[in-house]
Amino acid sequence: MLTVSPRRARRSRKKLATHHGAGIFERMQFSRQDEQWMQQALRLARRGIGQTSPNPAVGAVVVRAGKVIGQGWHQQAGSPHAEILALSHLRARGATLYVTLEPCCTHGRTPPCTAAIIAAGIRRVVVAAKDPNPRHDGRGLAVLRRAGIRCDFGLLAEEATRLNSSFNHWITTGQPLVTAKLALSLDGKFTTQTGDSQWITSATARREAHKLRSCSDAVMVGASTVITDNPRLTLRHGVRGRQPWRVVIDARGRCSRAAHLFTDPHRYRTIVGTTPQSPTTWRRALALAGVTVLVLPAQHRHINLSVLLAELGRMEITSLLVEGGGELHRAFFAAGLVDHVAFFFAPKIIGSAQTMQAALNVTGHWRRIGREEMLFEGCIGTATGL
Ligand code: AOF
Ligand code: ZN
Repeated sequence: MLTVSPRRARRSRKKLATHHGAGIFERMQFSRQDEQWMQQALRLARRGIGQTSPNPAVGAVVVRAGKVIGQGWHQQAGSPHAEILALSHLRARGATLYVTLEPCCTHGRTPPCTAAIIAAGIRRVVVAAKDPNPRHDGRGLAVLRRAGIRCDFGLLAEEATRLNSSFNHWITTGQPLVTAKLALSLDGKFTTQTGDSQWITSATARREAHKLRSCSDAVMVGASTVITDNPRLTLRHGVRGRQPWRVVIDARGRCSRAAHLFTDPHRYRTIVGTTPQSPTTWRRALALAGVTVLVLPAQHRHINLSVLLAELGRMEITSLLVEGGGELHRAFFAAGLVDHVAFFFAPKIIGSAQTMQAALNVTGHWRRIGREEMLFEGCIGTATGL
């Protein structure tokens, strides 16, 4: 059983201070055409999803006299922002800029977009979502308004905000957004008594799970999973994208140094969270192999997960997919550190079966009942192995 801590614990995750200029984010009325251009900017922004971390995915469209004269989307941290690409090689005087995120006004890896927008002679800026980055958060809009540019805020704000849930969480808390991924049988078990958990869901479900991986900056497993399954945590099943960081929690140094995660070509993308209780020789060997070893304070023989999350946040990891096993999930839920869940249900009943082959198969379907609940109805088949 998972023990979920009171909400108070969740709230105690520190929010960094944010600045809100009074009235800056007041919502406006928009025309159908405004909405159409912002939809286009959102479509552009979506092209960057999974590529821009630790930056947000952003899209921009420049419109004059009812025609698109420029467009762009943020492709990668360190490369130009969406507005800069949309405005490049353009005579944009008097035009309107539609952008899915409040334009930035500070020097980061790149110069401020507000300066480029002002220099281009843009007359009106329509913004979907605010930038919760405390360096911006209303300041971008204030700078543009001070320069005499009309700024209209809040068009399709929910869609635009949802697009960057990991970035929004990370930039305000300093910690990655945590998604717990669980593959469960219908009777809510994620393993048989012998720990046989690998093939609980179908090939389609595995592909979906790999898609989740491809949108995460990091994926995490516990030491027991490494010992029993020796996983690779790479992107497979036809899913492509950036290889996420692979994080192993191993307080006492129980994992073999020969595990795939420490020896394969992606070992430079492996992080081990451990404590002073693990053997120094083990830690040193992993570090020599190219693995990032984080020695963290122990809490009742376990790793302090909040400290680990803050450390991952410092490494610019904005999203973390916790893949299990059960012990790790329990620890995350108990500490109130889970933000999102992805539950995959296999049409099987494990009961007290010793192996997955001995689990009962069920043929049936899900039905939504009421607003929140789901009902699964089906016929019991035979166990696969019988
Ligand atoms: C925009 N347009 O396309 C993006 C923005 O280090 P930098 O210079 O890339 O700045 C990163 C910050 O800029 C990031 O934390 C977020 O606040 C904002 N991202 N802003 O106007 C964009 N990607
Ligand atoms: Zn910018």
